[in-house]
Amino acid sequence: MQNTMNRSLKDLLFPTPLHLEEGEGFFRLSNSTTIAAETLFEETAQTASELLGLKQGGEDILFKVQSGLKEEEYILSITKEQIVIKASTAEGAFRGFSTLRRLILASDRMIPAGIISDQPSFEWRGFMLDCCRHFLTPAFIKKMIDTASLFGMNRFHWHLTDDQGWRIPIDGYPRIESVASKRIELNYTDGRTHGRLYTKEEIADIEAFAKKRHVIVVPEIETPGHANALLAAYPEFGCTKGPYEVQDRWGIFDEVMCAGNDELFAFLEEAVAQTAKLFSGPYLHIGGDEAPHTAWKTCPDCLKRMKEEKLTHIDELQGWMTTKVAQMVAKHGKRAIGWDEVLDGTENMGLPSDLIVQSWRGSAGGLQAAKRGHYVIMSPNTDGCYLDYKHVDSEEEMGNLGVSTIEEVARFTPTPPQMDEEAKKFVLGAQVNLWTEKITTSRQAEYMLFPRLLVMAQQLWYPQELEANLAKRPLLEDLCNKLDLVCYRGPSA
Ligand code: TNX
Repeated sequence: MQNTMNRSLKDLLFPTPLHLEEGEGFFRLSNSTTIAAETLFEETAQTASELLGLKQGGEDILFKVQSGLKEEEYILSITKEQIVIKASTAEGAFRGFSTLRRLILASDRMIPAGIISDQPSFEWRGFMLDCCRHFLTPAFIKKMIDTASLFGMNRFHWHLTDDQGWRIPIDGYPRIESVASKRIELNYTDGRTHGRLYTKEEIADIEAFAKKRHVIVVPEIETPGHANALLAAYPEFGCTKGPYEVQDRWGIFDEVMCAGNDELFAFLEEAVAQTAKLFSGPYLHIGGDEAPHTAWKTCPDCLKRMKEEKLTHIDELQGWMTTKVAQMVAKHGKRAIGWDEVLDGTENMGLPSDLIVQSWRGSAGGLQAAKRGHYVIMSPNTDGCYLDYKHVDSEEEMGNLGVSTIEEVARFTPTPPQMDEEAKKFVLGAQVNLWTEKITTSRQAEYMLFPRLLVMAQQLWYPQELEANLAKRPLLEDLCNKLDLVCYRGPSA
């Protein structure tokens, strides 16, 4: 991307904005370029000056209030002399600034003049990192939040508990740290111990870092399945009372939380309360996926619970539990999100109406949830949202289970054609997910995430045709270089 003189805004921008008008000439950014803001945007200007390494004082780059714009909407005007970002909220101002920051990177500081007026198509533009199967460092998590926000994303779903490790401290339950956070490799290698908790300081630091970038962190505490790490620490929370292990194999396990155990619910109350306190965002994910009901069928406590609650089918026990945990979440002023299995077996019982459903087993769960009046986050593993899947179907490629080609991502839309207009109103947006069974380092994680995460950012901001997205691959590779991100550069098909 050397010859910036010939380049237009259109060539340099990804995600492509809603409206764009090319101007005459360039704004040359230098170390003496200054930043200023009207009062409402002082914090945004502070963040901007930190991220660009520029001083505040003069008005070379100016943040101005313009009422009447939507929450995330902005107008970015660039002339030879000045850059003005107009918005009506700090969030809008930050989105406008992010576009400018991408332009500065892409243009090597020679920013073509023009006017961009822009706003996102979808409210939920997310990515998930599984920090359980392999621990991802706070530094890497922050790098991903920064990158995602730079491309207009606004949700970080933090998968914090699973069979292979529990990563969030819960006061009053010391074995969470001494047992549940540590995985001993029994099956695969040399008995090495992996994993640890994130400390409260690290969590607070990540939360503040994300907040500055207008990214909402969505912590996930898995219930009732994917719970071996918890059960290893507290076997009394399981139906058979153990012994259990923090798993070092991948898959779906019959050992789940005991739905008949009141001590478990006391723990969940604590876990939800403490987690809710650590994060400022309005959501808490309660899991719900891949929870076999095998152990429940022969567990006297679970059967007793069914009787007490007048449940007729074992699957309803999960629905009952979803409702109970969602109510705990609501008590702390937050909304619960569950993977699409939370719908299974609940046709005759209903679920809390404000429960958000995340559709991952294709789009069917999303369609069903929307029909039942639940808000929906789409992350179908069938359509490019699973970034743990290989880039292409090759034995040489890194990845797990399936294939998510860049074309699938570039074609993705959160509202598939089979969804009717009424159901579409319930779709908040979508999310890419990075599960880490096969990913042991952050560099490997980057290889799986890029450029697919960036293409998803485009589809959630302003969906484009496949060809338009693929044509921008050289720009994306250039941006990844500049951001020191490992990026898949292989063939498109
Ligand atoms: C299914 S998606 C899972 C994860 C695995 C993933 C692998 C979901 C809610 N559960 O536990 O890591 O497949 O792609």
